[in-house]
Amino acid sequence: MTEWTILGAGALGCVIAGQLHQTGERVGFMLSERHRGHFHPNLDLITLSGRHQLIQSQPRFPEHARKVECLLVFTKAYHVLEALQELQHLPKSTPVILFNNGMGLSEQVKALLPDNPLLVGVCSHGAMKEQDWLVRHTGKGDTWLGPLNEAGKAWQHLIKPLAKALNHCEWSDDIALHQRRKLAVNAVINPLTAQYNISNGQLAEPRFKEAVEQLSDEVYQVISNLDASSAESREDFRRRLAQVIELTAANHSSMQQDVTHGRKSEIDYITGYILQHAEGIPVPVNQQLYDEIKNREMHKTKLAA
Ligand code: KPL
Repeated sequence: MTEWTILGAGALGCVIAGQLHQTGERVGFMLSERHRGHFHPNLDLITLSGRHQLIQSQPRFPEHARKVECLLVFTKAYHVLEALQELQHLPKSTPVILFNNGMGLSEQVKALLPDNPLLVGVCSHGAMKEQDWLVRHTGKGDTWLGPLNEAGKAWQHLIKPLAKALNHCEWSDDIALHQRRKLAVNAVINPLTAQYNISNGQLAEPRFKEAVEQLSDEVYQVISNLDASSAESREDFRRRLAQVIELTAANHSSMQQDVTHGRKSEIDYITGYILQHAEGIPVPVNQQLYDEIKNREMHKTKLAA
């Protein structure tokens, strides 16, 4: 049985670790240098039914990378490259699955790990970090897995244990399509909830109707322009967006959590990606939200310095 090593003990990484553990899979956490010397309690996962599930796992550090059998990367998008660079002893045969939010890292990861089987995971489970090592599973979702390079194509069998643990996991040869669809939802929910400091569900209130509509129209146009042949209709996108807002109504988006806690956000990989790929499509609402959130990040960094 493959051992799954989770890189990035954030909310979603911990929830997936807990779900895998629950179905008898072996799971470990790879910690980065900045966690060395800290105390590591067991992971306490609050399941959907409100039960506490304790997960014991020996923390691993970069020098243990040569033993990693399958690496699941849940690190924040802006830490992915740095965290992978630390794993110099990672065997070239180890599959690496990128689950990070946003887009724009694929080419750099391919250049960094040219021999490893590379895959992308797109997962819509809801997760919330209550404190370090205490994480709540807030909603069931879907998971898609697909190859990022030729070697990744041989790892389709990983969907079986993932489907058992996560309720759903399917293979897609066009995983970029699923990435784009998730990015489109994140590009509406995340910056708006961060800017107005609200839960996902509050976006359904009439006072945010106009902002949601304007932003989703801009995002829809940019995303469908990236690959017109696989684009969903505007109505389907709106329906899907409304469904995610409803299903994650009690959640605070990852960007809202990052911004309110004064952490760096993934705005560059979400809204930044939309701005970079606008190709002449007017995106004033995206630009405004991008500028405001970057401004707040810079201000926080200055205060912390
Ligand atoms: O993926 C998410 C995030 O917070 O990053 C959503 C789907 C918006 C759920 O909160």
